[in-house]
Amino acid sequence: MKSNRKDFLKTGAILAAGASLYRPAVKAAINTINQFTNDGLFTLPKLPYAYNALEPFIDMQTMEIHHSKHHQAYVNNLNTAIAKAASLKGKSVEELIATIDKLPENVRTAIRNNGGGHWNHAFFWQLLKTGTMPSEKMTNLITKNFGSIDEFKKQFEKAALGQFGSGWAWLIKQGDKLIVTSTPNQDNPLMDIATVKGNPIIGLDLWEHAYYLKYQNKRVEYTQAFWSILNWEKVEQLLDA
Ligand code: MN3
Repeated sequence: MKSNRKDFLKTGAILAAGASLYRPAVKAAINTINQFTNDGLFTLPKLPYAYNALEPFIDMQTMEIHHSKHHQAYVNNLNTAIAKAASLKGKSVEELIATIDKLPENVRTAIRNNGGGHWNHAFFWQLLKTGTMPSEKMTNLITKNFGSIDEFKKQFEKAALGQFGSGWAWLIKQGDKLIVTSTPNQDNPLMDIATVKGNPIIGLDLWEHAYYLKYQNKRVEYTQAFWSILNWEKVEQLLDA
């Protein structure tokens, strides 16, 4: 766990430099979300793999545009919003999106969309890796909650297909329970305004920009391909976080 400790120390140093000490349960496993420049601006996290690493399930061009253009735009727009509300500077994304209803009205929608967009994408990138399988512990837990891994996948795919328009499908942890849910746009289950709240341990981007070049309108095929690139090791880390 040496690298985790190093990352933790690094995060600690960043926090000591002025960011908030707020630590939601997911913090330990996803430490790329609250990285600030010296000026206190959010930064685009680097991908932990090459743009072509998820071929053939997600093509290189989609990954490159999705990360360097779409995610960058959420980060930029989030920074623009924070610049208009001095009291919010240095807060973590989790802190911002946990209190959408209390944010200054002039930046509320921008932070909901772009704070959510930044969090969701930084989370999503960490969840992707080819060639992993659920551990015995993970399999048992999913079986306990859904009956079987196949039944869980069916419910998750149903949530993904049932989300009208753009949004995300989620597996969240609510105490001891695992729940499948979905959110519109860039909302997520950490938000105070979410209908179903919890700590995400799996998330799937359902915006067409995530899959259109390769899958066009076939969200069902993209959703099924997700099982080939889901990093079960990371899911388990999130479970324990
Ligand atoms: Mn996206």
